Amino acid sequence: MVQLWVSPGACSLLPHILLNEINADFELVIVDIVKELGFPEKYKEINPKKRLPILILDDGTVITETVAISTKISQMAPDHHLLGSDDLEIVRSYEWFNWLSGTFHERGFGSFFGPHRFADDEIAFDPIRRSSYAFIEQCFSDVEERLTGVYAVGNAFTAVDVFLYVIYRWGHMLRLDMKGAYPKYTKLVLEVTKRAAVSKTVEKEGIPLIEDNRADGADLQKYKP
Ligand SMILES: N[C@@H](CCC(=O)N[C@@H](CS)C(=O)NCC(=O)O)C(=O)O
Repeated sequence: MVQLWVSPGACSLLPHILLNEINADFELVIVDIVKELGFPEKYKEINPKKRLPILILDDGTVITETVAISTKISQMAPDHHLLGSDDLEIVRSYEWFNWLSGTFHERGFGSFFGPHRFADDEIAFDPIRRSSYAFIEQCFSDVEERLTGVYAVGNAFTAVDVFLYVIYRWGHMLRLDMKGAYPKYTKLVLEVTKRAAVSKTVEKEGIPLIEDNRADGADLQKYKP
């Protein structure tokens, strides 16, 4: 049985939903990085990069990185076509994945919530957060502009839609007007949240389906440019 390590509502929500989507038999390990104030040192041997998610296969093989883990889960159930149905769709999925993971997540939310990774001097933290806030809003607009159909890739549901859903939830943490500002994106998210695997997963993680207001959004608004 595979084992998935997650933190509620984090990017690990993507592989967690995908495992439920393919009805996999898996063991869930929850490490709350908010309560733990980051990735606990004691698990550093499992992932020296000190990040979640982590997937451990039944032979002990450790896989890190959301996109690599999602690829593995897709390979576990090829009939679900989680990365698309033909070669070009698979390429499009990775085109989205790279941008969502490396740019939107890491450069946007990663620097907003972890400015200490980008500067040693605390004096730089607020300016980094302000620039990240603007960058995040720009990325949400870019998603809105790029969406042409109900789903992000081709005409059917893929793992990219789930990644987009995970990041859409984070928009609520910044108290952005997600519904009003991004109608096409909202339509996609409403489609994703109809899926049984999604409601089952958020219930297990103990988080709201869409409007995640757990972070102190009122406070975070001060970084709005
Ligand atoms: N590139 C990594 C990034 C993973 C990542 O940043 N995970 C966050 C949660 S969304 C984390 O584990 N943070 C722990 C920490 O900041 O200490 C991936 O895509 O898996």
